[in-house]
Amino acid sequence: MHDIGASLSPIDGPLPRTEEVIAARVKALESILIEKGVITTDVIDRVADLYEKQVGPQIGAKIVARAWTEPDFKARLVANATDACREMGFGGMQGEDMTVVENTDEVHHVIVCTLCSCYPWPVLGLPPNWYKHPAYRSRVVREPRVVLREFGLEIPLSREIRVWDSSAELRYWVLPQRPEGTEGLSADELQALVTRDSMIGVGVPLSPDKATVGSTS
Ligand SMILES: [Co+2]
Repeated sequence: MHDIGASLSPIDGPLPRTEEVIAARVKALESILIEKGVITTDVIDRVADLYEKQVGPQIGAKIVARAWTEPDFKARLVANATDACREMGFGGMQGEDMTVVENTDEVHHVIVCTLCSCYPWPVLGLPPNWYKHPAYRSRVVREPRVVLREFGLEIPLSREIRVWDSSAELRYWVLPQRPEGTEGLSADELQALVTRDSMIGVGVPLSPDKATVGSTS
């Protein structure tokens, strides 16, 4: 009799896997691909560099800060996020079709992918682990107010919460509200207030007194 469990290596532990286990698997896979000549270390280094330094929530933050300071740009962003981002030179894989939903005093938006982990990579980078977790994916739809509270975000009962289900065809992200007391700030200073979580809808931007310049997540 073939026992599936016995054929699994010790690193195939129960879910959720620890970061050490995941890192070990990635390293093993990387070695095999290099050994077989499928990829080179150079390619891996370039991809890692791309997602660590060039693609990340700082891109989305830059776009949000521009939308806060340029009403015409904001209108274009909300009308067609893919085109507005391309205008700034941002787009590509996992961001071919993006829609930006704008938070207001009346409605708070939050994004999810109920099926897997669809996410707008070119503007937000790679999704956080919790975004891929089944608990977030199911609960944020059923009880968004409770889930947001667990993230430390209390949405007034008077404000509607809308949950947007991203897919491979269409990826949503959030244009958060510009914080109070930021009238005098430049776009660069505003960018530092925009967190990744605020563009997912599970957080809000930093307030100017709490921000450290250069921090975007
Ligand atoms: Co998905």
